[in-house]
Amino acid sequence: MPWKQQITFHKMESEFIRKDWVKIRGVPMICACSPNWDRIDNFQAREEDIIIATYPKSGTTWMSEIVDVILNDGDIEKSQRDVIFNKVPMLEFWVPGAVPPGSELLDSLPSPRVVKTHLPVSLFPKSFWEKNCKIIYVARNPKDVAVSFYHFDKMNQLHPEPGTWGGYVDKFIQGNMGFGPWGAHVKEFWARKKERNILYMFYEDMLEDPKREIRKVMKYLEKDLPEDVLENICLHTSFKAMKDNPNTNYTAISSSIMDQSVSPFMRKGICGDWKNHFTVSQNEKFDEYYQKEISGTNLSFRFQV
Ligand code: PPS
Repeated sequence: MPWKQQITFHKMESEFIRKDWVKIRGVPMICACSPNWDRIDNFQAREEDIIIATYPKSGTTWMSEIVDVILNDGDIEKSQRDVIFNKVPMLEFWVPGAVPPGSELLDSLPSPRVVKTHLPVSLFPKSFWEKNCKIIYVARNPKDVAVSFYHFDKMNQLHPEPGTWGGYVDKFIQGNMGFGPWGAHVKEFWARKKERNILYMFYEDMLEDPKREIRKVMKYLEKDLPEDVLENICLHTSFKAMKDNPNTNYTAISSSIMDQSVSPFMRKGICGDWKNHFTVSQNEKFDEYYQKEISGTNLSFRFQV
């Protein structure tokens, strides 16, 4: 691995701290990740690549660990070879001067590579489609996404300050969020599913019955692992296990980037925490927004499991 050590943040990178999103073709992007976008547009996918695409805070890390263990035939020891962000690099991530571009890290990995991305369809590198890569999309109900993103924005120094919760709900509804509006993201991949072999998963289904959902992922990856191995994968990727695992809980990232004393990366891992955040009027406004977003599609989300 080209870099495995604690990622530390030096003075020279402080120019990226708490900077506003920078628009890439209209999509708000993390400022540090925004330079030299050619590296994304020209990214060379390989046929064996497996893409984990999500709107932020929808279960990406969970799915990444599941896929990695499945590819290693359920061998937990092998899955402990490195931290999640090295095993499944985030394509668009980059902190110039501190963290090498995800695209570069991916170039150095052997196939089959597993690629994490939050990019919406409009910014997806075209080689993902050309090479017909396997794509696993994970979607989560937008109320819990908003709550999780809010706490993440508070602890992640590379994101702008989220401000008050009330203002944040408005920003979410307006689509003024990192990686763009939630609605367009989930709908565009849902629409692509008609013509592409995308595995479209829901965070709430994974919570409800992890074994059933991991089986779906295994099938998609053409892996047939025995029942006891599947059970082991469920245990290894449970919220508690991933929260306690230094390879998955992001404690390898310096607190000068992710301040887990503000909010842990593995925060609650439940469905319905939105009930502890939304006021009645925020909830009414949000329900109206949600209905508008999903109308005309056969997509639907569960707000409690
Ligand atoms: S990121 O930063 O966008 O890649 O975040 P992402 O991994 O997509 O989402 C983080 C949320 O997923 C929860 N999580 C889990 N929930 C259940 N089980 C497992 N194993 C698990 N792993 C991560 C994590 O706690 C974040 O949700 P919240 O609601 O903030 O707890």
